[in-house]
Amino acid sequence: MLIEINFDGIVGPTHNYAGLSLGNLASTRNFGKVSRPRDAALQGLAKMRANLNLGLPQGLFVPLRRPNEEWLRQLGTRMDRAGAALQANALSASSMWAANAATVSPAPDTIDGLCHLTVANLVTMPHRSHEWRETLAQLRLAFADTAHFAVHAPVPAPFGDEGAANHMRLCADHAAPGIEIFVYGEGGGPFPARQHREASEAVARIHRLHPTRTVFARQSAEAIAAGAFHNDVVAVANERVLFAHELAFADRDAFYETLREKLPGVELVEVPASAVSLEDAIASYLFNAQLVTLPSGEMALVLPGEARETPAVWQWLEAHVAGNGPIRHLFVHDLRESMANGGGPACLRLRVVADPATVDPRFLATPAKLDRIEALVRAHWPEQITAQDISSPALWRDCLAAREALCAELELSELCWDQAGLSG
Ligand code: SUG
Repeated sequence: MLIEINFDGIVGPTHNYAGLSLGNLASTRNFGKVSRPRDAALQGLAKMRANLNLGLPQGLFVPLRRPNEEWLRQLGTRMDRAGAALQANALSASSMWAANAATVSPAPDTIDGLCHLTVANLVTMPHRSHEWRETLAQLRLAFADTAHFAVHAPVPAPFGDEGAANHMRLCADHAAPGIEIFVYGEGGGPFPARQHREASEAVARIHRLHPTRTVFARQSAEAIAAGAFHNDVVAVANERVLFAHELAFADRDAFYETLREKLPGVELVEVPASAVSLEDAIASYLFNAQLVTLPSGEMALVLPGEARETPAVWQWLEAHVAGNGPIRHLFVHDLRESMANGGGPACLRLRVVADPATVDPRFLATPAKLDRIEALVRAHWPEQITAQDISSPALWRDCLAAREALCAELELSELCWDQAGLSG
């Protein structure tokens, strides 16, 4: 049976605040602060556990190997010789934001009946541009069953692709054919537009989508300028519901009209700027919630604590739930460590509609497996990382060893590497 599985990126041991993401206001604001990798990973695991307890299938991805010495080697250097900026770029734990791992088109949407995944190239940001090789290797393991999945290498540079963070799907239910929406940005503002239309169009072709059920929509320049570096910071879709800020899309009226035409029964839940400003929406990550369908059939939002702490946002949500809107429940989680780098509940997960029996079980979560991961994180993840620690060979070594221990615990020997080559 085809169901939605949320694969969360386990937060890696190198999680830190090096301020690497221009246009991501949280990343810039928290530059230089002391990070808490252990807490970060435990916060993410707690969200996974809570979703599992709600009856939602849960998957996981392991952090990538960091520092990425192979990338530095390609740049003609190594960790102990690189400058501080390259060191930070090689060390980033940014693969935790699994929404940027790939774009996923479930089998009911594609002409060949396969579930297609294209790994995102993430070329706009240096620290993210070297994620794709290891992500590809991991997705090819998790979705190795070629009778059901096709996993593609990224579209080539210079066309920037940021994966599912700029992709939405509307459908009667997850197993039914859907409308796939690709949201791209255009340059010209103070911050880079990370998703290029050419990349979205390429992904739609590679995934063999029906052109009549594929929509390309432009993200509003205002949203990018306000810090919505990905569309999933201002909009989220689930089944027949699109939940979006009034200022999310460039040509909103035409876009909504197209959706009504293509999916009669679509429910557009729009939050007006007069109720919640773009600034409050972005600071609270209201739209970076996971919009999920519970086993009861009711929809719920899985939100970060910041949404409850932002009065206009919480008032809007409470009024919606008290009224007759499609969102019936709110679940709030403390994801402060990831949030401080601009990653909310929805950034931390990649949605895949599939039969769990066709997925490599090592990537599926159970309460017992989450217990084991939690114990390992408590034993091996650094408690904190300061700006100075980024240049510490001892930290690099400890982080590599911590990740190796996790891969061994999950019996993912294919993702382990020999540590002998670490310099410094
Ligand atoms: O790409 N932050 C990530 C956050 C990604 C959020 N994902 C989604 N919205 N789906 C980014 O900007 C900060 C890293 C640093 O500064 O070290 C960072 O990469």
